[in-house]
This record gives sequence, C-alpha cells and structure tokens, in this order.
Amino acid sequence: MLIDFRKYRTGQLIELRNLSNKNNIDFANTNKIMRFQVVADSGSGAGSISSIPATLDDGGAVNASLGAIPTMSLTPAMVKAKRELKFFRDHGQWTVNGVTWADVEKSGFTKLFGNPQPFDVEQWTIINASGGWFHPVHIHLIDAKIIGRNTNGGQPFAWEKGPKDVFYAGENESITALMQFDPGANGGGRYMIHCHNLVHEDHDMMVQFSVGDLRTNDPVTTDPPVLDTTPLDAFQPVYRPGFPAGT
Ligand SMILES: [Cu+2]
Repeated sequence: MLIDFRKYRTGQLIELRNLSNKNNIDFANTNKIMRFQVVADSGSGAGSISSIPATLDDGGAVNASLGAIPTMSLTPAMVKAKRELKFFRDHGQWTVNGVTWADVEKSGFTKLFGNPQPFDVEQWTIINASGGWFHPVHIHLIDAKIIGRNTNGGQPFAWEKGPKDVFYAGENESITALMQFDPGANGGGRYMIHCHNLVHEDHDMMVQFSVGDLRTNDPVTTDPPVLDTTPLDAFQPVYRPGFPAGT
C-alpha cells in the first residue's frame, strides 16, 4: 500500500481509522488504527516516492523458484482441486466445515483440511451462509486471486483486484479464489486457516492444511523461542496518545 503525504503540510497529524461495518461490536478505541505526523524529511532515503522500486513484489510467487506463478496470473485452467470452506456456528462452537481447532489438537495436529502438493493451484470457495455475522477469513502462506463473489454481480469488489490473504465473508456471502501453494524457503508443511474475529478464532474457528508432507517445517519446533537478554532499561518509554507517558 502506498500513501502519498505530499499534499499535507509539515506537522500535520493524519489518522488512519477503522470505520467498522454492520454486525460488529465496537469498543472505545476500535476506530483507532494508526496516526502519522508529517515531517519535512522522514529520513528514509531520497524523501520522494521516486525512491520506491517501479516494480513492487505482489507478495506472491513472483520471485520464487521455477514453477511459481504471479498470483494475479493464475487461471481456472490451472486448478488441480476445488474445495469448499463453510464457516458456521455449531453447538456453541465456531467451526470450519463442522471442524474446530480442538479436533485438530485431538488428532495430534495431523487432521488436514487439504493437502496440496508444492506449486499446485487450487480453487477454494469460502461460504458464510449466516445472515447474522461476518467472517474475515485468513489463509496463511498463500496470496490468492479472487475470481468470484456471489454478491456484487459475481465479481470481486474493486478493492479486491489484487493478491489477498484475508477474505471478507459478509452476511450470506461466498467468495471463490485461486491460489498457488508455493512452499517457499520452508519447503511446505502445515499452515492455518482461521476466522480473524477474535471471539471466533478463540472459540474455535481454525483448521490447518499442509503443503506436501505435513512433517516438513514442524510449526511446534521450527522456530524455538530464545531468551531475550536485552536489559530492561534499554527499552524506550512508549508514548500513547490518551495514556500517561511511559505506559
Ligand atoms: Cu468469524
């Protein structure tokens, strides 16, 4: 995302706000995302947008190894498998196709929603048959090209015509997307699919898929925590507007 601050004057404060949507629950600071202060020189190189490379990586497979296809060049003819993900509430649990993360845990983390092989292209359809709430669905690892939405005349919205990894499944909406499973430097393995509503993902709307062998790049052991030995007084106090300094 590029933001052009050139028309603002030095010292001006610009706020990025969340305008929310229907069937959402907003709290006191839900609308506050980020605040920018415009300065004469941000110190980030040339101080001009001309310093940004002309070709931006789309976050997908552009620079990956042979076999990778840029996300927005994916076509239905490349599809090896089609899958459906239905997001719904079942006996007080938030599920994906009736499956919860507790089911994945019970399986010893072997239960998979899908098992594409490296560089396979698949077509996934995300379905929210409820009229009462929405699900922002996050599929890890991939970027996808949205090719259909049951609302908006079957077309993606104007702001969805680029690579996406979160899919807004509004009330009674379904979204169809193409994605390629580029295993990247990790070589594949298990990745999550979950609703990004906090209450939904916590209770228990998350499943997993594997690219290739699920034992590759084990998420439990692949990036073990290490003790941070930085002295506490090395941290600068953080100023948050509306809160006392240092909190
Ligand atoms: Cu949800």
